[in-house]
Amino acid sequence: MAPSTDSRADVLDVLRRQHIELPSWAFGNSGTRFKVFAQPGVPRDPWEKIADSAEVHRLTGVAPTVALHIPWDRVDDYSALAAHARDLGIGIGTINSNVFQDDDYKLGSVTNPDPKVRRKATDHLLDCVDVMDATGSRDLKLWFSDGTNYPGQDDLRARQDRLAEALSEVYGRLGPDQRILLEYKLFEPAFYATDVPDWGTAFAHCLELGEKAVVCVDTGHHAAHTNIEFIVAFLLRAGRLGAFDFNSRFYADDDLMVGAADPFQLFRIMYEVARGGGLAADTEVAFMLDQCHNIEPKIAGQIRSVMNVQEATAKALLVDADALAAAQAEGDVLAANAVMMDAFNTDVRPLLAGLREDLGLAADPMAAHAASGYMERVIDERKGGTQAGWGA
Ligand code: LRH
Ligand code: MN
Ligand code: MN
Repeated sequence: MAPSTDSRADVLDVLRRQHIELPSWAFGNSGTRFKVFAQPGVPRDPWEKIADSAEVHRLTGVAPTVALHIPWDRVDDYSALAAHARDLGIGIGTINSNVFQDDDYKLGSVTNPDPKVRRKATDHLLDCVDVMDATGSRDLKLWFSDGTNYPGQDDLRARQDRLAEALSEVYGRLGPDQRILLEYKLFEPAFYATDVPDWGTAFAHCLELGEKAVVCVDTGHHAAHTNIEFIVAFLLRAGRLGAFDFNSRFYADDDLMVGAADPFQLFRIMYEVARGGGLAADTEVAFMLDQCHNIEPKIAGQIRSVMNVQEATAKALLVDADALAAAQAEGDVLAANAVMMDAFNTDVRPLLAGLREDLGLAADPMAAHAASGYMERVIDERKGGTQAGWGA
């Protein structure tokens, strides 16, 4: 399909200002509970993770921030870390809290039956807001591994009360421009009942908290065949879609590269984002990757992921809105579906290559990365890189 000159300019405008946030943990060694395969040249500390993130931005032009995970990315001086990021041409984005890797959290963090453990967990979340103040971050991402493994293990309803209490304390600590992103996940590590298992639970808690609490949709956190684009449409309509954690799944929370398993699903999601105003210049939706690169090279894996999001976005923007609306109004099911498929089947790679050249970037960031010598340099400089955090 060929968009008109005007709409092509609009599409390019949106793509030019696209902002995809990278996760610091994507650059560290990672693996499964079976094995972590170490790679040469991986960062030894948060400073080097930021350097790798800046390299992805230098090559793609659309990844200007990196998310931190605390305490995986603990440093003494977060203002200095933010200055380091700025020096490299990027910024620090979302602060991710971690209340899942301490023995105390065996029975939960903020929903733990023991008030002392709940206090410890909530204090960590409050500390994360201090970090945000130092880095200038807007968003605090909360994901709780809390839940139970056996019927009767704990009172499901009391756990919701405890969750609401902790959330409300953290909400009260937010600055005027700061937000809570509440992330849900169907299961794992809890196998019987998770305390924030789905978007409905997250949405209900956000409504209770107030406008600065919004939902984070991690694309890997649903049951198979869940219609994620419906969730996106619903939350955007309600003004509560705060962010994405993008990744791909075949089975569970696989954390594979976004757009690798099912590019059509990513297109459908990005179409609903565009349809709901989530790509407008003043959008408040944050687009983040939440991935690990267990067997592929990490910087290249991030570049590929950013490109996958760009391609899905470009295709979503190419959907002919007028033709779609006309077909829908006429009840012409096949014509409406054809409009979607025409856009999905468009090869947008030349469009994106041209956009990069307009921005003074290499048309092919993967090739530019391979030719840059960056990996050779860091492999030489960095000995004994650390794990991303998982299984550390
Ligand atoms: C949990 C999760 C959450 C964590 C991240 C490392 O599965 O998606 O966002 O912070 O992985
Ligand atoms: Mn996530
Ligand atoms: Mn996950």
